[in-house]
Amino acid sequence: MAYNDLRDWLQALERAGELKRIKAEVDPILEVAEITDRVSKAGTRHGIKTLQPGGPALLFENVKGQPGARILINQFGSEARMKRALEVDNLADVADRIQQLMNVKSPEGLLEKIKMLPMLADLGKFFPKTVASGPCKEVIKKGDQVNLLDFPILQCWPQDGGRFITLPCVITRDPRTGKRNVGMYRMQVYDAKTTGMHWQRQKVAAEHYRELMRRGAAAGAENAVSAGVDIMARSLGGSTLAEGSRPSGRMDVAVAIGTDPALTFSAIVPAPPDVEEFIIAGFLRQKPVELVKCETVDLEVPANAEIIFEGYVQLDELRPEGPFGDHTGFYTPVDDYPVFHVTCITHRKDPIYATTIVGKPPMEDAYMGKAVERIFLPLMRLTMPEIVDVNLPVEGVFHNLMIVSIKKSYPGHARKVMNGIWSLGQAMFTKCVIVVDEDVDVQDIAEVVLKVSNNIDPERDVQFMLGPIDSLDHASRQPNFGSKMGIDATRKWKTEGFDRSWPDEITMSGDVKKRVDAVWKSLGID
Ligand SMILES: Cc1cc2nc3c(=O)[nH]c(=O)nc-3n(C[C@H](O)[C@H](O)[C@H](O)COP(=O)(O)O)c2cc1C
Ligand SMILES: [Mn+2]
Repeated sequence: MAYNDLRDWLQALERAGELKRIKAEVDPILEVAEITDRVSKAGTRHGIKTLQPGGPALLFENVKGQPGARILINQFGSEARMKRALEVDNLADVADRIQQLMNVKSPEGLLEKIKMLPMLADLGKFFPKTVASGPCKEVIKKGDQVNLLDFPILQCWPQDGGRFITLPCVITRDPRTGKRNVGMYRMQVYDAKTTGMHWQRQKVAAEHYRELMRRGAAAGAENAVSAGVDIMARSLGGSTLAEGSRPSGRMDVAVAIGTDPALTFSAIVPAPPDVEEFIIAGFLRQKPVELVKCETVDLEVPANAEIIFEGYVQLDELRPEGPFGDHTGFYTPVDDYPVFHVTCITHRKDPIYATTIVGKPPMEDAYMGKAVERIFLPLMRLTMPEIVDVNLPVEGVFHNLMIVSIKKSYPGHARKVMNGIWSLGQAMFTKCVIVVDEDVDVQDIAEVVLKVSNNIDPERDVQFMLGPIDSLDHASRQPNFGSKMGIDATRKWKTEGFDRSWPDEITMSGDVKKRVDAVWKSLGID
């Protein structure tokens, strides 16, 4: 049964012994982060030995300087909790459900049509429905009452530029199609009514923003096209635009904090731009997401949310954002990003503020990322059926390293797969792609290191490529642009110009193994 809301989910966590309530007073400035970091590192070399890997979810009930406030953190921070959030025994179950949907073939005859009916009925559950009101409207604050500082927003790391909202579901509308997007983009709190809006330029909300800019430029400026391009360049930290020719106007934005877990998770999935995350959440929870209309902007928000911020991004306004201790383990430096102006806050009575911290892995986002890896495998296979398995090691922070095994069928196949990955949605950011044959277990890093380092002639097998780079990368020649590397560690073929013979791998013969099995105990070794 789907979780109705965050509280329903918290009850489930508590029943399962996966929630720890903290009654001692804790400061949202740095202290929550330090405690959570220690808990997240449980089960690792340096972590707490008495806790399971990732530790429990934490509910801070006594927040310094904020009487009555509660902070939830680490709700997704273990493999077990991630599975519980999506209500599956195995993350591959979600992938299987996607696979079933994609495997649909045209029914032949009445019987096959009838067999499809339950699945078609299931489809109906995915679509969001708009309801008249919901708990997120229990308290409504507009005008002077709007105060972001009412919420226990964290400062995560010492050199952070301030407090950051780190687990927001940011809702925008595509001006072309009317479809809604939900993306998780952090928000730096500037004051009681304004925040940064850190949608990176390649993300969906950034494209909605650019489209509104293009329209504004087309309507306002004499040389519409070049003005539009110039504004976009500036908005992306590039060239400056002549004063007076920027399009003015507003983009409606709403932010939901503290929803049922499937919806919050859907905000991070790298869905194709035209697929509404509300539908993905409906698919994941097998129950429609209920939406209510905003008070001050033309958007709908999840009715079950703890907290909603409504407002707008002014198209002609950018402001320095950061620094921020990021999930790379380094601080991301200051850069210009749009500014979010809050026009209305609605929330439940006694709202629970849901948040996370990122930093040196593993942290909560590691488990979210691993879930994405599992769920997206069938979708990768849709365009690249040769892919057998994929591993994005947590220390590769998801955009730095992807190891992929393939069923190699023709010369140059590994390079085709690299190019496919660099062209596939957010996988475009992958700095290093390692391609191995299907007999290599990509989840076994020891086997990967053995096979990859044995199998390559570096000069021949490394492929460099230029392209877009994740905004968080601090090593690329320029922000957002740089090189990627692919390593073809597959067995090389004659048809790829490899004239030597490829050696066999060492394995003991079966009959010897059996003989040794039979006498093993008598050897007295263990
Ligand atoms: C905790 C967390 C924080 C994130 N912060 C940002 C961020 O500040 N900016 C950003 O562009 N992406 C951020 N992401 C990644 C996006 O949420 C992710 O790329 C998502 O797919 C974007 O949605 P979209 O494809 O609809 O744009 C974050 C992810 C997580 C898990
Ligand atoms: Mn999206």
